[in-house]
Amino acid sequence: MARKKIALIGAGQIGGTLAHLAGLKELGDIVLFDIVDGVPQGKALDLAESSPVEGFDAGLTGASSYEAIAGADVVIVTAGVPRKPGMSRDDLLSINLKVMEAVGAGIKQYAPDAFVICITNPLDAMVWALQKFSGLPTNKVVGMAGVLDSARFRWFLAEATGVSVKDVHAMTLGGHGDDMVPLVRYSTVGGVPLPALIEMGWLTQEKLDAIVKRTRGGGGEIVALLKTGSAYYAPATSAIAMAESYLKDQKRILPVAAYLSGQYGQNGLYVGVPALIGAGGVEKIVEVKFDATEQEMFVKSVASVTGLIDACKQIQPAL
Ligand code: TXD
Repeated sequence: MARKKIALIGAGQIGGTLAHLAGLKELGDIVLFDIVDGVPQGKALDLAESSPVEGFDAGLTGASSYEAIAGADVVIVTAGVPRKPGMSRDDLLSINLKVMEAVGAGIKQYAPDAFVICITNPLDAMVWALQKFSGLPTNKVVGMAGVLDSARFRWFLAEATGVSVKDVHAMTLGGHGDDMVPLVRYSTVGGVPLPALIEMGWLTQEKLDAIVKRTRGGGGEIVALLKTGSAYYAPATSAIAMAESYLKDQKRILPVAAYLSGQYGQNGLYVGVPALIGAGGVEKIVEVKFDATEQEMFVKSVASVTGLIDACKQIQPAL
């Protein structure tokens, strides 16, 4: 069987980590693409030189031309600029929207059959725009945020309870912003839902509230520590889990930004929901039942995403 091909658009912090993980896991041959000449080539060569020591077989190349992504099975997009001091959310939106336009055209021309995972912020709007610009089917274009937000939630819970991360599961839905929706009732430690865990005295309500708050601010916490950039190890690992589920038809149910066409009462937008990822891309969207509070949080989060999409449409009326 020929090796799969994984194209990484953006060879920055997350792009480089994605390449490293994809190599270590032997997911396929890897192409790193970036507009900054030399960086994708340099990172690809550096990683290739690590392969004899680690003992993984994967082609690693760097490129500054879209031809190099031809026939990719998976494309992961991190291209864009981060928010800098003095830059408004709309400034960032308009710059990264232009980046999505270029990336979407490249994917449309060279990798129309790929499963595309967008990571660029503001995530829920950028994945929506990327799907439009690329013209790929909506079930083949997804955004990564929920796996990361849930992983943060899981880690904080594991740390608080002293239980292995393997036995802690959590679900964080909605948009990738401060009003994301960590679902306490659907999150478990050793299979026990969090409200029952409080009754058992393993966790206090105060501690859980603090963990939910910390999860919501998880991205900002890392930015404040790093000062010069945002998180990249956990974001890259999260996107690789999504890519692996597609490439190996694992049919994992993961919280991803997926296109909604009626599910959760929403139409024509991308937002974080549990989705089954297999060889067909997003094969199913799981519609969990919300209680009144969860519904309210979800609707608020969707409103933020709609606001971002409206801003995109104002910048680019063709969308
Ligand atoms: O949960 C999530 N979705 C996220 C999102 C979690 C963490 C970070 N998140 C966002 O991912 C972050 O706000 C950024 O928008 C992306 C990528 O983060 P990263 O830390 O990798 O950013 P870098 O290091 O700045 O890398 C971006 C690269 C850089 O090398 C640029 O030269 C390149 O993108 N770039 C481009 N590549 C190709 N084509 C175009 N047009 C382009 N413009 C910039």
